[in-house]
Amino acid sequence: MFSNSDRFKESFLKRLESMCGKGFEETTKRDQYLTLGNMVREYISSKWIETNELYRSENKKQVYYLSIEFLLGRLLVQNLLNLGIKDVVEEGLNDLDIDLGDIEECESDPALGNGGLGRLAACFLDSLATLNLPGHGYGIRYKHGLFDQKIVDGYQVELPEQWLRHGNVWEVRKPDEAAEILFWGKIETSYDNNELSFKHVGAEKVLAVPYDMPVVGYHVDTVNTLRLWNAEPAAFAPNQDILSYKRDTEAITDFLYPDDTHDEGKILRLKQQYFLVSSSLQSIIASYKKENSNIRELHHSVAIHINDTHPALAVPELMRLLMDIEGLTWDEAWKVTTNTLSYTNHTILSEALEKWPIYLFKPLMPRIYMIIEEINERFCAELWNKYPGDWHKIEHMAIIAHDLVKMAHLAIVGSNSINGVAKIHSDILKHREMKSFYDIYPTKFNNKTNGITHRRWLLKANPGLTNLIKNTIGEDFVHQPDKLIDLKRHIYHPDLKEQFANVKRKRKEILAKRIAEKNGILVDIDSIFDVQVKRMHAYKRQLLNVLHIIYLYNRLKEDVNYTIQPRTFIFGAKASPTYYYAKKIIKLIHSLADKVNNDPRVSKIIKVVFMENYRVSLAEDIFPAADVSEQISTASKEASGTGNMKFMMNGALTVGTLDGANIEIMEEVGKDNIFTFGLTAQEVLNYEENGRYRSMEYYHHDLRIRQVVDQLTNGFFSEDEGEFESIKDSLLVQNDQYFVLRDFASYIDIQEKVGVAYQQRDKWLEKALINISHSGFFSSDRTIQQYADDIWKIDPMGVRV
Ligand code: DL6
Repeated sequence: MFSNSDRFKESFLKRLESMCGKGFEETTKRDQYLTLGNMVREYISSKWIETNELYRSENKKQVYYLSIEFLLGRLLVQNLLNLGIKDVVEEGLNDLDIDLGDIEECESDPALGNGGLGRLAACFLDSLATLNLPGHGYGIRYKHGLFDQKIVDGYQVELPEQWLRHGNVWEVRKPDEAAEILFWGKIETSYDNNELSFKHVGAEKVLAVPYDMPVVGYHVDTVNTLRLWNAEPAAFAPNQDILSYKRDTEAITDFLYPDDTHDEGKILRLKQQYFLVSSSLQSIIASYKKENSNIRELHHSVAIHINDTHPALAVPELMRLLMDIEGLTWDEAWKVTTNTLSYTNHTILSEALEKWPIYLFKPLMPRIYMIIEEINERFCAELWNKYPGDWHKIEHMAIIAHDLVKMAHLAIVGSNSINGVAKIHSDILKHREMKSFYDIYPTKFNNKTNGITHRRWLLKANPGLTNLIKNTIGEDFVHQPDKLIDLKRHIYHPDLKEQFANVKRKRKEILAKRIAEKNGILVDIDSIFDVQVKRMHAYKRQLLNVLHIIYLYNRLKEDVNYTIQPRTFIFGAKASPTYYYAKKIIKLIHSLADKVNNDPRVSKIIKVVFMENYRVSLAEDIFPAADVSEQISTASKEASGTGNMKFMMNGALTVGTLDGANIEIMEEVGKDNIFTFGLTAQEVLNYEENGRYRSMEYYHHDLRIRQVVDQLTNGFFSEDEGEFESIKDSLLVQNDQYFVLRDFASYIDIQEKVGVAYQQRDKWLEKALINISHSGFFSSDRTIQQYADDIWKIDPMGVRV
């Protein structure tokens, strides 16, 4: 049905009418989206079945990537591209006067993630399938995912996200493969035939029903699987309050990251984590046992990856399944478990390293808690042998301490590999945050610098730039992104520079139109599009960006002769619903936007725009239009960042600290093609250790700083003067934990250089092209190949078509 545009048209019309029961003229865009989606899913299914059969018959090692987030983005156009049928479909639709872009607008973004962690998981799935690697995702089918962000009077309001309202054409429900998950109850221990056995009695049962989604590789036959679990009521126990049981059960898969400021929310998060892990491991073992008889060899056929600490319960759950269900001894089970599991750390922020109170953990998962206690005891005994008498060290490294279960420690002890996500992050893990573990397990630690899939962030998001690159260096980079480096030979060619400038301009026009429609703000296409899009967090320092804009405003007001290259400052970010500070910064950006955009003179030179509800589909419009990429986290705090790579690939220049993958971007493009500033990670860590930083000194000694900080509370903004008091307090009273004032002067300087550099148009275009040509290193294909070779030890199957 996709062999040529006429056949496609014919099948599409037939299917449209039969599915919708209406004549073509009466069908809506949504009808057309659903019809096309179903046709594509059907087309995928034969390849999907073949892939699964191949995996069964070859019976080679496979990897399963467990993640609490998969931030997929829309799938229709990406699937068409990967299947190599986008042109045929687009042509056929055009004949019918239908625009593929309009149809795409009917697809909701599957909101199954929050930020970099989830988007990385989605890029990894795309790379696994494209490299013909047998690798599958396991996650949760949240009914509402992350919230929808609305801005009301400058404040973030969270609305329940509704991505499933019109169904999901890509998923297949597989009730026959459901798994049962047990919570609460107690464990009865008995001793039969010289063997201890454990019976879980009085448990509440929850059914985990899988919904499978195909993961289509680019121009290959491989279609891997993303299995998402939905929580449903299992059998009702007598005397159970059926309504509350149903409500509690379904709540497990209602929302991503339920509010965990109260015990109820913490229990829900723990339930989600165990639900994900138990259902996935049961499913993996069941599929292994179909082709293999010896469970003691599981690790020869299966690698299981723990993406951040959320799925760290895989350690005790795999032990439980191997011992209690499969009958292995502790030592046998431990060998299989540690040889099967690997773990990625994505942050060193202590608040993000999960620790669960025992009083919540133990009653909810009594058998799992018993196993963790045993793992902990054995681990502490090992430490005691190594460091006899050093209680302080043992207490610090224990999995259970101070009535808390430490998930990162559990993951480290139970895995054969622990990796960070950029060189500097892995070094900080090894030499500081997890040094004591590195000392005892030096060979387990390694680095895998993150990557992004150029298939979404270049080929799909920026077809204009893709075509320009193809016309310049041929198509090799499509399959081998490191071939983008060939572009470097052409960067001095005036035609290329002009064409690139045109592509960028067109994308700026598209974004400007969207801003005009959504925000009612008219922005200047010739201004620098200076963009900071990412989660809202103090360490990412959106505040530094804001203070710089206030500073510019002041200068422009004070000195009518002060001229700068016009700039449009664009922000996009969701704040976690309970993160008070982050929500205040959103309000501050809006108040600043009001002030700047309504000033008749200043607004001709600078504008401030906050784009509501930042998500993958919006990001696809933002990255291609950006000139400047703001990557200004406090050095040492951003594990890697991946937005930085997407901007670079689309020809934006980075303004960044020497943090995360920014450092590797600098190594790739050279110091002249990136704007770095601020404290180094070492300097930040030194300050943190020696406690010598005094933000007040910077406030008192730098008039520019004093002025902008005072403006937060002196009536400069139209709000009541207390509105931004807490932000000012964070900078002065709380001694500016993220060194915003310390880096302020250096940031102002570098931003001045950016403005000047942009005016040297030719040079700027060369720098942008150099960034694009070096972005191949940051392909997730490179990252995944490294995981496959060094950690999972898996080989490709299947061939490219
Ligand atoms: O590894 C993906 C992504 C990194 O690029 C970001 O630097 C890092 O912040 C993010 N980590 C998380 C985990 N929690 N926190 N904070 O989302 O992972």
